[in-house]
Amino acid sequence: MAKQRALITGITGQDGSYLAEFLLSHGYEVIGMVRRSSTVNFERIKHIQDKITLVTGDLLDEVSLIHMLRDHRPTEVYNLAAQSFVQTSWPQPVFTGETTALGVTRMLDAVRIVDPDIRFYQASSSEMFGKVVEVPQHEDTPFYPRSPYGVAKVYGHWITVNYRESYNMYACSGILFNHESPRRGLEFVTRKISNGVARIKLGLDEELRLGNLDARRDWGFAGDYVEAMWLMLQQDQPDDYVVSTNETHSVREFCELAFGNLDLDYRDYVVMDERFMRPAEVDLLIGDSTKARTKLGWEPKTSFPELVRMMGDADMKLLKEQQR
Ligand code: NAP
Ligand code: F7E
Repeated sequence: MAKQRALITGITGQDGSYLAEFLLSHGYEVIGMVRRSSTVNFERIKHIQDKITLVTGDLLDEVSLIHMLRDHRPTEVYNLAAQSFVQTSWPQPVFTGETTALGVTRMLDAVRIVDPDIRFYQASSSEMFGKVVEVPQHEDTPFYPRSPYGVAKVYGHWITVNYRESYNMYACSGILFNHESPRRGLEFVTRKISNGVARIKLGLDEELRLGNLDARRDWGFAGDYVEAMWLMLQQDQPDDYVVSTNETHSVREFCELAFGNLDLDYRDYVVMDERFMRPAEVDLLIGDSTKARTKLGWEPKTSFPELVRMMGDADMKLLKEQQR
């Protein structure tokens, strides 16, 4: 059988790096799309850089996507690139829409033009459920997005479904709940906490400023979730799947565990700061991933306490190395 060739947009991001590792371990040839920037940001993929091919392209430029597909002829495309930080989507709603919403159409259309047999994965999000109308949330739960990011992801989801139905393309939307790791960006709350706790323990900071501690999320480990992306593209028929742990925890619980792991009490260090509150909040997310578990045979392997421990240990190690 010919070697499978996958193209990953967003390969420099958290999920892109784990997916690239996963696909390499399954014998794939991996092409990663990177956008031009004045300084390189290959931190998350530097350990596999000699095993992958990086090509320049941008979700804002459809011509670049068409050329990339023509030149490299992947059998699968994983569209992970996005403006993915919810908080930034309020001050930058148009950019978020261009990238996170219309970017999906550009990628789908490039696939349709170059080779409609390419299998396509779209990185959809539990943020689409927003102000939830049902608990827990599954594939048929109606969407009620609460941010320009959430609205853009709803567009990305439906344009994926539409290209599947209009052009008979193998296009899947993976509705993934929050997934974290030591590679998570420092602005997201879990990494902000794991990094903040380690800094406090090492005497580098005296406090950690956070927003809404009562928000609840269904948090899993990114390394577990990329397997579900791949499984979605290995089925007989394309479909949409929720991927989640089916557990929910508050930001406060995350703090309790992360500080507790280092024998600290979060109440002595966490300071509420209005700057990190959102104009419209998503209060509660909890998934029901029964469909992914039964049809794909997928299940998460990392528990919530294991995830908090893994992130805390990694940040402590990183900071100690930087201090040497
Ligand atoms: P991330 O770490 O923020 O990575 C985003 C990636 O997109 C980066 O590689 C970034 O490149 C790239 N990118 C942004 N704008 C681009 C553009 N115009 N053209 C080309 N590339 C562009 O995000 P992540 O956490 O890995 O998430 C991956 C995807 O899953 C995103 O679509 C996100 O919205 C979605 N998602 C994430 C979660 C989660 O909990 N992590 C849950 C559900 C859905 P640079 O490195 O150059 O900035
Ligand atoms: O916020 C609260 C905040 O920024 C989680 C993205 O990957 O997952 C992610 O979006 C919660 C929110 O992630 C701070 O108000 C409190 O309720 O870590 P976050 P997110 O917004 O859930 C979804 C599924 C995606 O698709 C996105 O791409 O934590 N919170 N205090 C805070 N959040 C941040 N960032 N910073 C704080 O200080």
